[in-house]
Amino acid sequence: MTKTLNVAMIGGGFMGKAHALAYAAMPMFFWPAPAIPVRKVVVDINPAAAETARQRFGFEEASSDWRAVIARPDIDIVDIVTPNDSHAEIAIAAAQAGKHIICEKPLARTALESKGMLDAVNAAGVIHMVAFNYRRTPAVALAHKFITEGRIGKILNFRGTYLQDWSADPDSPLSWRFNKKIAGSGSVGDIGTHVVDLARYLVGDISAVNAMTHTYVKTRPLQSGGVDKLGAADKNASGPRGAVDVDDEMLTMLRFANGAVGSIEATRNAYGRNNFLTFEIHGERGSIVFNYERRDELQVVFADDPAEVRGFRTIYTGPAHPYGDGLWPIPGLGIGYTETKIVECYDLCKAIVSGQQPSPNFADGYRIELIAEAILHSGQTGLWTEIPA
Ligand code: SOE
Repeated sequence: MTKTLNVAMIGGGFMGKAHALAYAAMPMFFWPAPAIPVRKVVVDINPAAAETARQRFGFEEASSDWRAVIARPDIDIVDIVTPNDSHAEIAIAAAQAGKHIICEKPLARTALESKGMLDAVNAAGVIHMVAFNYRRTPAVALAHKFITEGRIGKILNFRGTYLQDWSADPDSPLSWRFNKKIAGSGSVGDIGTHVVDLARYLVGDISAVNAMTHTYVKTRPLQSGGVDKLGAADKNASGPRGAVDVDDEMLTMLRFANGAVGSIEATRNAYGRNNFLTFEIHGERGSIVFNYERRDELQVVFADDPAEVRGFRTIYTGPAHPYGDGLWPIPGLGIGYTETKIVECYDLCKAIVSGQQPSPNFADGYRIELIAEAILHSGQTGLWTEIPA
């Protein structure tokens, strides 16, 4: 009999949908599954929202009391998909209750909060994961494989972007993502950290940054109904407005510990860019290019390709590539956001069953918060800022 793992999911919004889909689908893709996740309880502080999430996301029970749920002996995994301001409190309580934890990104609002979470999971000896899901795109994992096999040689340069346009309209609603008290930061924490995760995964750790940050849209219309509205839908341009106190845009240079250099740009105000999460990596023996908007594809060029055909080739990921034995049997059938979450769930369950910490875990999440803070600090001072060891 395959082991089962009971999941308590705290939060029932957009990310709750993605995680619930992954719990249901993971054993359908990866069989034999390392364990079967059971959608046991979904929690929302609003009881009606919790009940809606239960019905919609296929959980057995609904609750509005996360503390009571975390204390239950039948819960194995606590899944935190709430806004950033509650990650630390819930994760620390879950660790103290001996639960394995997956927490949405960024790990917390600040490095200090993240350190408290890391200390708690270390003290409890539980498995922990932070949900930077994009490294679970097969094409990204393939890039990692090529790099670790030395196929493009020593890495010289990493250029990453994360460009979206859901907040480009200055009258789009004031999501919690524009509120420092809840989010911690803006483009840096919300999307820049995804690229920082990829840069660390693919190239290595970052030792210093020199950044610019900017807030273009200083106020936005208040949103109604407590729902996290991303974008211009339901906008209420003539209604009352609230202040944006986080960065809209970041641009940073990077120095990697291994001597490589790089850059990251992130904004949610780039009309025409939807989920333009890209990287271009140059090594001494080749280059690799990825664009999440074409996420089935990886472009590569190798220095030892014959000169007359040397140029970027496009690899469509499929069964021959990372996670290919579990996903779809033919390249080009399509990898999506859900698949990245299914793979994430698979790696989490494998980690719990094997007792080996997955990556990225809370140690990575803390390190990424230190880098995010250095970007924000450099954005204010204009100075190169070292990341504390
Ligand atoms: C909004 O920018 C957002 O939902 C991010 O918060 C997610 O991390 C990203 O995956 C998609 O865009």
